[in-house]
Amino acid sequence: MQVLDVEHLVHLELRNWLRELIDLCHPDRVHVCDGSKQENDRLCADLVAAGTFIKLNPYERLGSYLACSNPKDVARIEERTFICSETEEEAGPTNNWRKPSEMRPHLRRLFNGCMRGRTMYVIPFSMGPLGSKMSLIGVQVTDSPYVVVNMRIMTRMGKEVLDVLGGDLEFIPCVHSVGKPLTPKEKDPPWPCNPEETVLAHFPKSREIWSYGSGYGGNALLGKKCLALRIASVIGRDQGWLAEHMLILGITNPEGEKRYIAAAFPSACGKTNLAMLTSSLPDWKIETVGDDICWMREGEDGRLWAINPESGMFGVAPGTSMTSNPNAVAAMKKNTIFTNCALEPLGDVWWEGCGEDPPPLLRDWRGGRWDPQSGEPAAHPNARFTTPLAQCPVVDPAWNDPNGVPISAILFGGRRSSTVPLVFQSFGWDHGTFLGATVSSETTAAAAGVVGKLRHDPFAMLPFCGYHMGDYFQHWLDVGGALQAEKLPKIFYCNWFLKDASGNFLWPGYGENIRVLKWIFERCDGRGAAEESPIGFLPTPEAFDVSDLEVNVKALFHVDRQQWLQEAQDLEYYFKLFGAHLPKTLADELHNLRRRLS
Ligand code: OXD
Ligand code: MN
Repeated sequence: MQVLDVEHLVHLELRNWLRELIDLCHPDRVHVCDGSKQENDRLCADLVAAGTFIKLNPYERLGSYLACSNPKDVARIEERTFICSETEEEAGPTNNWRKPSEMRPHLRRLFNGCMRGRTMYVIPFSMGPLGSKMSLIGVQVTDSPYVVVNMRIMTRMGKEVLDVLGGDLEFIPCVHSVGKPLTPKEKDPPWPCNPEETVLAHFPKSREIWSYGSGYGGNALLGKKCLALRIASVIGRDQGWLAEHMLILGITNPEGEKRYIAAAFPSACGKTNLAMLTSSLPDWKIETVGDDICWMREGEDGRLWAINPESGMFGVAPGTSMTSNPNAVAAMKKNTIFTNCALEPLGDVWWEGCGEDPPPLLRDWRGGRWDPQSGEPAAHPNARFTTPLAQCPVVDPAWNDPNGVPISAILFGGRRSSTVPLVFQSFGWDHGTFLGATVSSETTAAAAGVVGKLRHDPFAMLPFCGYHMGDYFQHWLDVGGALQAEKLPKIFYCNWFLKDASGNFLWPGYGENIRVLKWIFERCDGRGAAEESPIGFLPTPEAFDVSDLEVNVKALFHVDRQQWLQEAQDLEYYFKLFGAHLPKTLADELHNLRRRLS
């Protein structure tokens, strides 16, 4: 481990910023992270000593730990997430807004002395391959060692990033505190946090992030949702590229031809599973570039090229099993941090839907003996695993390529029990943008609040867009408009979650989703027949491979005009939200949909 000292950092602006923060937060110690294994081992040992981490059985999970959070700090908190642009209009109707002149003094009050009794960790990190033209550098200051060890998995971090930053490159300042200063005699709780005062503030103009009070996931690992989506979406708008809540996968057909697909689904709707699915069709292969975030920009050849800015997965544990995602199961065998899972007596983790019956004497995520009769889950529904992407058995050879990968197709989807067929293709980029804008989905446990309620989640970016959503729609139209039509990715919409009248899923999902990807692949190749419907191109029965599968194809591809007219009605109402910022092209697309339906 190298001892890096704030006063020896060559980047003047970074040094000054850190000095100011030290003055503000009053930490007892400051540690500039080098990202080494020794540093990580020491922090993990400290976390075990503090009771935050339980070391898991090394025969089952080498180098892995379980952390259980404060029950009031278990998910992203959207009501406490703010975009602090000068005007409310810039933040738009889908964001919470605070005036910077109100938020700044509030943050100063909160952060004043907030790190007393603690160490301030300085984490230099790169979102995207080190040194790539498409990457962005951030520096996060935090008083949570749990955050440091998670950031080491989720981002490229440490000394190498400082080397790339050099003396004058720009960095995005990210400030985080759990909001629980310690007096000298006070015992630190295993999961310090301050749920009453939690606030997550983004300043799009100065490109700053401030997060206070929560140690959980996207609230605290600031490279992820805060930088790579909210702030990056603003940078992308200004520089002509796209920062998206999308997985990226490589798909290879039996002839060995390969294409890359990016796909946006709302949180906890199966992006991780799709990104690394095990194909049920022989000789079709999927490889993973990313499972959550995708940055895309025009490459030298005029196509859209994408990188995954992250280097790890922060996946939802419940429901992850050898059936749903064998590659994630293999990836998390070692060097993994589990959060809010249940603990088996022999030191392994357990969750609902892991494919094994709960063993006796299970400890639930709250730390007590789990009572199977209680009706309460043993693992929190938003329990997570943090795992290096490189450990995924099907990680794509190009996942770390600084140039990224060329995207042939873009997929949108939501969790819809009716109306939306299994898959259909847009008529073109503008109609595809319309489809992205109209994504709606039943809510999940990834965010605090009611689960299962249908909400609009345009581009799966509802909680992640750093500016006016109507302008973001326009940005999509502009990016597409600037590329040659034949180089544009084709756009599709899919829905794995259709149910029949008795509430049973119509589609088996998981490895069978390859059949949908196969049709998409073939459409990109100019093969794969389709027929026009009022909502887009549907696969013809011959073109969609359901060999050896017993499914109700008719129900899967049924377009019910009444339901769609209702959908269009609802969209008309929804689009009003964006007022004058709604691009005319999208209003026209809605009008055209209505016309085709009637
Ligand atoms: C996530 C989310 O953690 O979308 O990826 O909530
Ligand atoms: Mn996500």
